[in-house]
Amino acid sequence: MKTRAAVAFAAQKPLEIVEIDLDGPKAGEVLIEVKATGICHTDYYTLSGADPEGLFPCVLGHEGAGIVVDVGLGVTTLKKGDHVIPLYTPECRQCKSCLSRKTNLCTAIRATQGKGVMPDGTSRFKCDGEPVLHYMGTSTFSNFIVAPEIAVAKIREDAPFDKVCYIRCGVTTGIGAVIWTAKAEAGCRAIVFGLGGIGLNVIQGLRLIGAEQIIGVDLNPGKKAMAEKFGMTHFVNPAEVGADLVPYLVDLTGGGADYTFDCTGNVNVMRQALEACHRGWGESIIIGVAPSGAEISTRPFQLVTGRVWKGTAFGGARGRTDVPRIVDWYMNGRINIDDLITHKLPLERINEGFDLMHEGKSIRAVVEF
Ligand code: NAD
Ligand code: AHE
Ligand code: ZN
Repeated sequence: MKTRAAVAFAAQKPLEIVEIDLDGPKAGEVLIEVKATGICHTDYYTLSGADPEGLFPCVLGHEGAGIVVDVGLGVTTLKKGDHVIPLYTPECRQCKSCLSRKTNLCTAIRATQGKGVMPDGTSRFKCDGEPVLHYMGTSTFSNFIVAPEIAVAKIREDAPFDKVCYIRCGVTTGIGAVIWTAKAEAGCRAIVFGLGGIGLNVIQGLRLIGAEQIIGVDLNPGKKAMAEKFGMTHFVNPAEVGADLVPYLVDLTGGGADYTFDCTGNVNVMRQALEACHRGWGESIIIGVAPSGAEISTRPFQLVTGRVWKGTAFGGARGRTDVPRIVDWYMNGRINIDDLITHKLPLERINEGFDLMHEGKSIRAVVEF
């Protein structure tokens, strides 16, 4: 079949909207009509050429929602007409990682996913007879995609695609980092570095669990109003504080934060986030994705004196189990997604969505097919 897609033919080049070929689902796979997809900073990161797993040509996109239109042989948990969210972190419930109950990082298909192919080692997309690669196992910048059954969460049918697509990455990553990775407790003091599509959801998660103090740090003062709406209690612009940012934050939190979150992908910020933690117990959670070759550093003394460095992928959420629950939270009014979707675009204007994020003008731009 044919599908309309925004194809990344090379790094640092605008996406091109073209009709490409898509093979149907093989055994254990489903065909999905993508109805809406968000644009996450990680799509931009891979397009920039900084991602060691960034392979081209490919179809980017990992924040989609849609409907199952066909199923391959042996698929038992999904059927035509199901409303779904494709997952870049699958949940096979059988691999060592899934069975460990210690991580959400299912390893069943990670190796092929990182090479831009389906579990059988081939791509379902072609353009002019040449393979086009998948991305993160999802490629939601295509109107139709094929995905493995274990990488698809079934969701309720009354949930609007143009909102719940964002649960696939930003919403769950931010809220999950607070509740599943940090396991932050009511009354804690926290600092969130970077108030974009992820950081604002960290703030929303901190408000949910009853944090006492929620400090937001961003170079863009334009992010302050939205962050306050989501629960931020103090805003700090590092450009105004200068080199004394860490002591300033330690002072503001009365000795250091219980939890800090990096949502920038900048390794210097990651160090500041660790060092702004409280001596003896403060935990810093790395969410931001840093470019190939970047490294984090600090004095080991920071860890010897009890600070903890942790990372999180997809907020520690188990896709097939937790995504439908988070859709319920949205539908029941427990979390706010609507205000974070600042722009809606047709596929033809997807490159404008990247520009808006880059210029700091959007939180989430959502493409509707
Ligand atoms: P975004 O572009 O919407 O937001 C980034 C924010 O950081 C912006 O508001 C920007 O002004 C701010 N910022 C940049 N440099 C800063 C600095 N030095 N100090 C303070 N603030 C600064 O991006 P996003 O979609 O929110 O993604 C944030 C990061 O999280 C990216 O690195 C992305 O790749 C990563 N991410 C990780 C996961 C995961 O599972 N770990 C999931 C999604 C996104
Ligand atoms: N290929 C990248 C991986 C970047 C990365 O860490 N991705 C996160 C999700 S970001 C979503 O916006 C993730 O889930 N990581 C776990 C995994 O298995 O990739 C790189 O930098 O190498
Ligand atoms: Zn993402």
